Amino acid sequence: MQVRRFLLPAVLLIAGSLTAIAAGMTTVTQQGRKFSVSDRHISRGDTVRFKNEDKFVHQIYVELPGFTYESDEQPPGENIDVTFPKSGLFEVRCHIHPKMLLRVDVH
Ligand SMILES: [Cu+2]
Repeated sequence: MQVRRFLLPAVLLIAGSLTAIAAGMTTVTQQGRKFSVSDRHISRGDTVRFKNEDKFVHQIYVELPGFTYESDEQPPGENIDVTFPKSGLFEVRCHIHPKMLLRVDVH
């Protein structure tokens, strides 16, 4: 009896962690006015974490029919998490540095 009472929360905790793993997280850094990669393949529902490793501000936006995203300014050292809820090819850009481009292929 005593054991069962402690077991249930533990099982729920593990189930919660598995759900978090199922929806993946991948990290892309912004450094030298560039994204660390030019392409990234992810699954629908995954999140890309953008890590600003520059000493100046960046920003993140996606502008496509069906999915748009617009972040606030992203100070040095800060992360922005963007979840991609739909399949497709998405171009991620930065308003401050128009040459920055990351293609995210969501399948
Ligand atoms: Cu930028």
